[in-house]
This record gives sequence, C-alpha cells and structure tokens, in this order.
Amino acid sequence: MTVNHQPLLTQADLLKRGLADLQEHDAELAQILDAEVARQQRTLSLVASCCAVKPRTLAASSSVLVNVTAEGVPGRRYHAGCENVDLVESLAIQRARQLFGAQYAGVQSHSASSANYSVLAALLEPGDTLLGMALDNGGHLTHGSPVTFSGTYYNAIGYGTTKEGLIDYDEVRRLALEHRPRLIICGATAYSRVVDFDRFRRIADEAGAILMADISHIAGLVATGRHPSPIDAAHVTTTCTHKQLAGPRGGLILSGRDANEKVPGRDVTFARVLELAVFPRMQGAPAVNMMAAKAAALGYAMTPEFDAEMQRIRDAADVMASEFQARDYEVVGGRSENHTILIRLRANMTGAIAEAALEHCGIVVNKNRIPGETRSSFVTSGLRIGTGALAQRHIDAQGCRQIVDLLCRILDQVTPQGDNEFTLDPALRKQFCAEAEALCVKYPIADYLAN
Ligand code: DSN
Repeated sequence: MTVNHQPLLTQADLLKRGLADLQEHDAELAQILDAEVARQQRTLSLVASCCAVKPRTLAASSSVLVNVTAEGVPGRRYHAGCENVDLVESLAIQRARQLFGAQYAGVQSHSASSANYSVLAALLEPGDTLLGMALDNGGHLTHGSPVTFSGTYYNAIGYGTTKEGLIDYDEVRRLALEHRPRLIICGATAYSRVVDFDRFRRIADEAGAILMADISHIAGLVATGRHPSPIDAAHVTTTCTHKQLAGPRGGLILSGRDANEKVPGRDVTFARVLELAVFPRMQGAPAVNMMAAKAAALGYAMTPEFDAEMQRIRDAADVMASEFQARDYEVVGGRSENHTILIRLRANMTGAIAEAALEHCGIVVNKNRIPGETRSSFVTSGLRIGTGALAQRHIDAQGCRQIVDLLCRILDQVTPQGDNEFTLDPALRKQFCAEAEALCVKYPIADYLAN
C-alpha cells in the first residue's frame, strides 16, 4: 500500500491558521481580543500586579501542548505520549531552580493561590493555626482571610503593620510565641518596603513554625538580586508567574536549603511533600501549555534585558514616590523599596472614585486599603501604584514625573459625590485622555514586544 505523506503542520502553521480562522469564523470574539490589544497599548497601566508577556511566551501558552493530558511528573506519568511534555516540564523546573537558586521547583500550579493552597493543605491539618499578614495591612487573600480556604480551614491569626505602614516584627514574634502557629506566611500584595525574610525565619524557628514566603509581587526583584531572597530563609517559597516574571497565569513552588530536610514531625522531606501537594492532592493534569509558557518566561528572566527592566522598576518607584510626596501625598511606609507605591488619598477622595476617574482618563490603577482604614475594600482610602508595566515601556525619570503630575492634576479636578460617584468636566477629561495617550506613544510597549 502506498502512503501519501502530507507535510506535517508546524506550531507556526497552527498559530497562523488559528488567528486567521478566528477572524473569519468568530469575528465577535476576534474583535474583543483586538480591542484588548489596543487597550493595553493605549492606556497607562500602573497596576502593581500586571505586566505584558513577551510574544514568545504568548506563543508558548498557545501551543499544541494544550492537547496533552499528563498527570504525574517527568518520567513518572499516568499517561502515555508525554515525551515532549516531560522535556518541557523539566526545562521549566531547571530554569526555575537556576533563576532562584532553589533546590526544589514545582511548576504545575495553576496560580499562586492554588500553590498556596497546595502547600498549606500538605503541611497543615485542618484546624491548625496559621499566622499571616492581614489583608487590610497588605497581605493576600490566601494568607488567612476568612473569605478563603486559608481563613476557614485553619485557625488564621493576622499580623499587621505599624501606623507608619511597616511590618511590625515585634508583633509577629509576640503573636507567634502566643499562638504557636504550625506555619507562618510572609509576603504581601500591597507593601512597598523590603521584607526581612531572615527575621521571619528566626521568629518561625523560635516558635517552632514552618515558614512560607509568597513572593508573587516581587519575584523579578528577588530573581535579579534587588530584593533579599527567601529561598533559603523560608522552608517553602511560592510565587505566581504573571506579575514581575512576565509569564503566563500560573504558580511556582520553590524550596532551598530545607528541600531535602524532613518536615518537622514527619518522616518525609519537604521536596517530596511539595511534589505530592500539587498532584494528586490538589490538581489533576497540569496545563502543559502554561508550563511551556513558564519555561519561556523564566528563560527571558535570565537575560540582561530582564535585569535592566527590573532596575527600571526600582528607579521608577523611587522617582514616583518622591513626586507624590512633593505634592503632599502620604506614601505609606515612607518610601518604596520595590515596585509598589501605596498612597493615602485626600480626605474626601476615595480609592473607588480615584480608580474610576483615572480609568476614564486612560490611567489604570487599583484602589487599596491603607493602614488605619475606615472604608470598605470596595471603597478604600488609598491607591496602589506599581511600576512593572511602565518599566516594560522603558519609562525614564521624566516620564515618571509626567505621569504623577497628570495623575495628581486629574484627581485635583475630580469632585467626589459620596463614596463612588464623581463629576469631572468632559473637556478636561478629553484633555487628560489625550495626555495619557501621548505618554503611551512617547513610551510605547511595542519595543518590548518586538522580540
Ligand atoms: N493578588 C492580586 C493583586 O495583588 O492584585 C491579584 O494578583
């Protein structure tokens, strides 16, 4: 029998065909996706948890690996047909270990929240005590908030910040010795100063607790040495891959010097517990295409270009914090030592109004609660500003000053009507939009996306 061999399709063929098919057969969806591409180029994102993925990462996340079911880990799968999947996952693991200097890396978690869930579920029994940073003070939902598993399955105790907005390490120690938590979480989503991981470890050791660090917001600064690393200080470190690492939506679980130590009270190492924590305990088959995208992002994170981007994040945060202070805004914590600037808004301005008014003018920020907060998390009295996406636009000091100036001028012209409503002269709004768009043109994201 003669077999008529068709040329095999390549990844590039499929991606090109997919884009063309989407335009031709699903114009409704294609238009929404194109509108989002335009929005991301035409608005200034100051969202602390956002940045843009490189096209190579986007392509890897759209790869045919999405078709493969691959429960298990490289070399030990419950499914056949995994030879390329094994290579992809091994590459992502190797790059994660290298980038962070970790002995153990797990790359299957669908997000940092699910990574946190996996770690807690594997190391704690329901009802055990957990000590984490309170959400109101800059922690994360999964660090003990009662609206998540972490605050309902466990006896969650929250630590906070001083009135100046700094982590109150004395309070952390006092609470740790009083409540003897099985696990302490350090790391934050709205905290602009360095986290002293070594001090947390000393407190954890004194209290007989396991230490978990969640570096989702600062992973790029940690990877490039611009923030102390928790990898050897904490027993376990988690991070998402989609903030500073510019990767896909996903999570990593890492461990350093404790990886091959036994979990206190158990005859099993941290590395083995962490591996089983994700599959089969928490997840089934991993999103293999996302593991490929993680590998792509981690590869980029080892380049001089990424290193320079992380320096721009720091430089921009310093300039912007000073500019806000020069305009008499309080910067919570006194200054920024990472990518975040948390500002206290003026008395009658709420975070909800500021966020909405700025978005109307082409600037995207987050409302955020601040120390001593009296308003709800839907209203708030603060704004959280991040410099990650600006760094990808190759922002310089002059651009940072112009953005703070524009942002403050907009807020000065907004008249709040209660907690959520406001008025802003339409002519002024049009002018502000034009200024924001001009800054997007002056600092285009296209150069970052060029390769
Ligand atoms: N953790 C949330 C944030 O910091 O914005 C979402 O990633």
